[in-house]
Amino acid sequence: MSEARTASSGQGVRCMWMRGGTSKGGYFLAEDLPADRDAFLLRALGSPDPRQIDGMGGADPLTSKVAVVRRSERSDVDVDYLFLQVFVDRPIVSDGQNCGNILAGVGPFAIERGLVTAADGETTVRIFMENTGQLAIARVATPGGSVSYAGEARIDGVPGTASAIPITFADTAGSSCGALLPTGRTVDVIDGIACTLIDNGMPCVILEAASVGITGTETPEVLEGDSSLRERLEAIRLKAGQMMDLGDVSAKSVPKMTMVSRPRAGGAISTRTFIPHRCHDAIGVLGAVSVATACLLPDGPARALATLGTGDRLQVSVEHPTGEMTVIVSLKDGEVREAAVLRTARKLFDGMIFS
Ligand code: NQM
Repeated sequence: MSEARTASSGQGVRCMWMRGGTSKGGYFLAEDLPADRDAFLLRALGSPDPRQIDGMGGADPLTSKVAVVRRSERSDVDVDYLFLQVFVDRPIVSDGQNCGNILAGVGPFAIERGLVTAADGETTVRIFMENTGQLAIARVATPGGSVSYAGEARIDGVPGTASAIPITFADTAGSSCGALLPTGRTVDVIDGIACTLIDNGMPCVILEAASVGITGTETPEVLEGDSSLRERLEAIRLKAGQMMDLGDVSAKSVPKMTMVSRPRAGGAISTRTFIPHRCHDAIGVLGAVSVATACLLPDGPARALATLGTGDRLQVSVEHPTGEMTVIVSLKDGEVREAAVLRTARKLFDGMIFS
């Protein structure tokens, strides 16, 4: 702790900057962070400031993220991962949501920092997600016993290719709300709009795009520029937050607001998601798991618009503004038991960060 305190006051704090999926942020060992963690992170990222000019943040919620990783003391778990969202233009550091994109960098980071011993070939990293108390299992390419970031896997929203990091989630239902359907219903009507309030790893409000006057094909910029849409969505979100047992969500980044429409590119469903005040260029990982799960409910706006295959192992392609994310869902007795996604990550920088 004393070393960390000194570091905070001038010598720097050890940190790795990584792209995880379609997000980017700082990865820290818990023991390296100073006691005044949140104040330090706000300074390090440059918040609050819409441009984050005095810090490492990229002026976007997707690039203003932090992973705190420690060796786990839990049985059958390698590392514990706490996700922190550093708000861009407000002085808030929140552990109120998880992040499946930043999660993609946790396995490589844990290996690089020596928390997990790499096998020759592939290394499985079992990650306890502290925000929601659930487990993710990531497979990292480790030829010759060290992490390989280069590879042939392509994910939409990221240029080029990289090494594949398949991630599996089990039992994510009710991660933050206590139940998959916190109101006990598949459909609730809020401000006259039919919504599915669902949490399969990420609390989401799912509504038909047409019900709020959009087609669902608009760009994120167009949607963000529509102030009456934003106000309408926020009014619904504040009510949904209470109904989802999340309390007052005015200063929280959940629930997310996903507007669904018919698929246009051969997928299962098309989406536009506010996270919750900026419109995502793609969709979050656990957000996509929750949307895919909503497509499989007996009814609701997602189910009504989705094109689905059959069987107990379904590939649900969730279309978004920059492509699609495939969620592989394993069903048991009609319910989602396990979900898997493919992500990639890249080490960008390893060094000391100053605040
Ligand atoms: O839903 C953005 C992201 C995310 C979260 C957000 C995420 C997830 O794209 O698991 O990955 O919804 O805030 O990184």
